Amino acid sequence: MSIEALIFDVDGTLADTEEIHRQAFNAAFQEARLWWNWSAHQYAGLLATSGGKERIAAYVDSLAESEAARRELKARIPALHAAKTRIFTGLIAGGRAPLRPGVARLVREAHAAGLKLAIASTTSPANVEALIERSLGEGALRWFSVIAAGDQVAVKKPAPDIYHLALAVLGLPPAACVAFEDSGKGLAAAKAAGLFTVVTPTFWTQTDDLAAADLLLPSLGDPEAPLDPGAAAAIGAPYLGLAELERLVAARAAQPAS
Ligand code: XBP
Ligand code: MG
Repeated sequence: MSIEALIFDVDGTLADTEEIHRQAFNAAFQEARLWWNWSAHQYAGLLATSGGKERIAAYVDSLAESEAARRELKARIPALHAAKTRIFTGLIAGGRAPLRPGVARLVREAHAAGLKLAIASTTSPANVEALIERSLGEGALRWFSVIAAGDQVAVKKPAPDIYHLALAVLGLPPAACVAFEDSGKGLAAAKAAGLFTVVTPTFWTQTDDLAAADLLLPSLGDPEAPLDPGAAAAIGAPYLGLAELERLVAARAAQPAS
């Protein structure tokens, strides 16, 4: 096996979580007695900004407020975001975000095969821990060699920094790893880090520029949720397993550099 590690993004990739994030942001705003209430349409636009704290700051900048009022609102962001994370992790612990098809299967297959596992996410570490523990079980956090997330890097996706951090801790070159993403920003970050990247978009990222994906699938698929005929033909199987991944990565590596 030439693949030594799988590196997963979280929001949108492990689970379709952005609707839960949106609800948590709005609940935190109400708790703070702010009249803000982000609609799904509004949130889709706000997702252009990586990071929840940065997203709130971008929203404040869009408000018709004085500079002084903006400064005062921005000073409240750390507390607002801490409340949002508390609410989000509570919703996740309540089972509000099941893993997407194939994620648990592929993670378990890779763990059993002795591959290293990593996370490379813009989201806050607490969110990652809550999702993995709830969906893969208490011990599953220990399967991951590194959970690179949130403010552990100064510059978030589409910058490659979070992937560079994951690769450094893994102690592996990009050629030995595969990245899994859902969005244009995440794809750009993984490709800038030199990684073969599988992209499984969601409602929130379906209109992103995903042309650079090495493999674009509606999901990873499962025996009980097989891929559509077109996607299955692309990988030569009804769902993506390590064998298919190994074959596709090797085929890509054998192609002359474009
Ligand atoms: C997605 C993000 C995050 C979440 C919100 O992260 O951009 O900001 O939307 O989480 P990824 P926080 O797809 O890289 O997992 O509020 O904790 O940032
Ligand atoms: Mg994502």
